Amino acid sequence: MPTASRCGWSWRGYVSLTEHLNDGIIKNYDDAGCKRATGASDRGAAPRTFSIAAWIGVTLLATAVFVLGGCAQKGDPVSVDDPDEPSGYRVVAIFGVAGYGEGVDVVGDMGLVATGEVGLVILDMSDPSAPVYLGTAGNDFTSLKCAYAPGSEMAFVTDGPNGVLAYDVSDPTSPEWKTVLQSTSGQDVVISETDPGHMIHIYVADKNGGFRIWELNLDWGPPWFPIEVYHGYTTGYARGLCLHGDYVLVASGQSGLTIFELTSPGTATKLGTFDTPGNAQAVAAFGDYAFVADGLQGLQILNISDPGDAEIVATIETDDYATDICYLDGMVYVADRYGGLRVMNVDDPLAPAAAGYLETPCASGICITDDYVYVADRDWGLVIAEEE
Ligand SMILES: [Ca+2]
Repeated sequence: MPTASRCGWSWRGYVSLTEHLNDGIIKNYDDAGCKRATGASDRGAAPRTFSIAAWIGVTLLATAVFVLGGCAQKGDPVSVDDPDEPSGYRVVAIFGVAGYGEGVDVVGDMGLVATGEVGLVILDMSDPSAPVYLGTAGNDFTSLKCAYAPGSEMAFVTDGPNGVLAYDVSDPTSPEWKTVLQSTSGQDVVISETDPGHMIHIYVADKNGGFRIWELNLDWGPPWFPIEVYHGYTTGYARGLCLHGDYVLVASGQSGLTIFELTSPGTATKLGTFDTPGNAQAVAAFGDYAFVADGLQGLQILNISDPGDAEIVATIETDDYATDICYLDGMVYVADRYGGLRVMNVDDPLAPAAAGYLETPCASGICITDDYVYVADRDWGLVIAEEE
């Protein structure tokens, strides 16, 4: 079962890990009130040593995001909804993380949160109302998205210019670095356990590096040597991706949706690129339809029944900037930055309808399970919510 998670960029002061351990769950309440987390200025410095490269990366990141207008400029939830209308979703728990909540993946009891400059935080999610901190897997640059491979007990996390880092998390309290999939700028990662415990294929959205597939044979190591088996460029920045049957859909920034066909394990052919009005950040799919988180242009729904000739069939606005997306059972769940969580009913993909929301300060990544919605929020960390 492929897993995926998606997120974006940010810059903010660090939370000390000690504070995090002592005060990991900063809120745990039953209503959907939007109490703010402790302000960044109240937080101490992270007690870990950063490489010079990491500091250069952080400085560049801070500069870039302040220029572009990141969450540091503005933190209060945006709402254009009628306050008398119930949002339909309520917070079950919030887990504050060191760094920023950028991306999330939850599979069974395993919870992974990509936290920007601090790396990958590992949580025990066996009780979603009370997540338990297990460990942190460090990085050098910026972790935006993450994915768990349950059959191999491996975690993968993007790390900017490093590409994608691979950790053995069979002991989640002590994640063990195994290898790195070197690429240009790891943005999103999706895993396919071709033979769990033995062979994993890793699909990477690599910004200006396009779309890449790696093959990791766990029987060949240690040391492991991941092999890049496919590399296809996209016109725009590859920001997010999803596997959909024999196809890989890549959200390609300003150029829209790029569709690749998997011709055999690890090999692909580019079928075409189909522009969307906005800046495609992430994509999910079901049946004949692709659901694109299209930045300021909200949710774009494309008919991909002819994947060589996809076309937009419906659009629905979001409050802010659609940056990550998941599909489950006729609903799509969008991380909408200042717009928080936005839920749309897409049972009829030609007539999508708003179906609920939850205000969070800066929703960046999203993951859905049967019972809970997990939102990686740059301000709050990990938000666990459920339908009311
Ligand atoms: Ca576009």
